[in-house]
Amino acid sequence: MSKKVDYSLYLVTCRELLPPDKDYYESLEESLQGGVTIVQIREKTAETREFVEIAAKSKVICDKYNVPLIINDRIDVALAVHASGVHVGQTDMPVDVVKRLLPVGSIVGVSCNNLDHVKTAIDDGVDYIGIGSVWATKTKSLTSPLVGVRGVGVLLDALEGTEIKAVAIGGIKSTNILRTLYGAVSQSGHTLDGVAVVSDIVSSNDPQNAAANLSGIIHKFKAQE
Ligand code: TZP
Ligand code: MG
Repeated sequence: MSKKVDYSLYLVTCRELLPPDKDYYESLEESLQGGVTIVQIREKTAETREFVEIAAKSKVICDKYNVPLIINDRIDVALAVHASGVHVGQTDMPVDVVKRLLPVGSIVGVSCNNLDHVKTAIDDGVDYIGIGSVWATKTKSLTSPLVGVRGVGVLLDALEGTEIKAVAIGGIKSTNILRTLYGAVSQSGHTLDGVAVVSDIVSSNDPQNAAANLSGIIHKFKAQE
């Protein structure tokens, strides 16, 4: 059964990208006020204790906005803070193990950049896939070629007939989000459920405005579909 989750504007955090003097939680809350619909805590440099603290505080803020909180990689941290789910990469804990460990009804997402990844994700019964990197990005050092918008469309084809949702990630900004949404279409016309964004929101001094700008574009796109 698919869970009712709004993937349209998926914020992925990265504290290193915050502007100088911008508070982590203030930035998160402003992003939520701007229309972020789901949040993933992805803090690669945080030690476990710090990660738990960040996740717990972020959970309180997300709850205020009724927005699901997803934890990157760390099932233990997700359990510790009663997060809504976990996002794993291709070399992280396998999805069947993740599903066994998390409470029933948790959201499980996996990163995919090729058809084999998508086929496995379907077999594993994930809730959503993150497809990327679509565009060039400085936020993550990439180990695979860029997927590109047409590539996203090909992976969306593979999801036809499933209930699995899809978001695109990587280099998505207000300047290319429309190209991303219009370009990433399956042969039968299915489009992305949302876009995941790090730097365009996190590195802004006004994350509320950055998120609202992206959210406005996404909603206009969805309204004309
Ligand atoms: N996975 C693929 S690209 C990426 C992740 C986590 C980083 C995307 O960051 P940005 O700043 O939105 O390009
Ligand atoms: Mg990972």
